[in-house]
Amino acid sequence: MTYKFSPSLMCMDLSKFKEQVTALNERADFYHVDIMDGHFVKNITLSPFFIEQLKKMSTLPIDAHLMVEKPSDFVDMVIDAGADYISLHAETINGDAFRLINHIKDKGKKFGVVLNPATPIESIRHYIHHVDKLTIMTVDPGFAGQRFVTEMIDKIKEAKELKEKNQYKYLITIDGSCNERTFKQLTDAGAEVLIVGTSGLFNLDEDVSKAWDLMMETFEKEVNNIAVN
Ligand code: S6P
Ligand code: MG
Repeated sequence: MTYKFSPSLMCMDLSKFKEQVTALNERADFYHVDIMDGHFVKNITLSPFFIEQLKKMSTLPIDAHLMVEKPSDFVDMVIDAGADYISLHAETINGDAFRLINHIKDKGKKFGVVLNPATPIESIRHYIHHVDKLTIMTVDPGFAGQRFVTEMIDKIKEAKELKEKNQYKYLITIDGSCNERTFKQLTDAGAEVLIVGTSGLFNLDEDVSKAWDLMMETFEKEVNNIAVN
């Protein structure tokens, strides 16, 4: 099994934007861009403008994680800025889920759905077959550096079982506290894409290339039982 890594850029050092993006372009599989409106969660981080700047420097797929009360206000903005995956919170799209899915697909983009820790998979049952990327939050959304919600391991297993049983296409993606303490449990449960932020990547070293090597070293040791010298 090859796992994919998606750095969460709200955790990067913005004073080293060019240097960090150049290094990550060679290493990462996706970029994860958190966009908040200060209402759905009490924080504000990155933006469509940020995606636009990133797009100028990278060809990696960009996943826009919209933590906003009204996704329909922002979907076109992030698409026009260059996002490839549009990940919306299930808690915010009950009134217009199918309209949004059709719109995103008509624009040639991938549809992602994100579940808060307290939101069950059952809540997306009627459109789960349209989902390209299923992100399971393993912290409550809004902030970096929070404690891992261990109850989510069962939800990841459920997502994997459902995927296998029904041949769903979604990538099982994990957001929140993906790091050396959790890599093994997450991948054992069925995680396929790991969003790495402060604890998994950026806090490991000021030089993001070194941080990446350190992260991969622990990952190989924990997950694949391979010691890297
Ligand atoms: C949280 C956000 C996440 C964080 C990530 C940070 O609202 O959606 O993408 O950026 O969880 O990583 P860490 O290791 O600090 O939890
Ligand atoms: Mg996120």
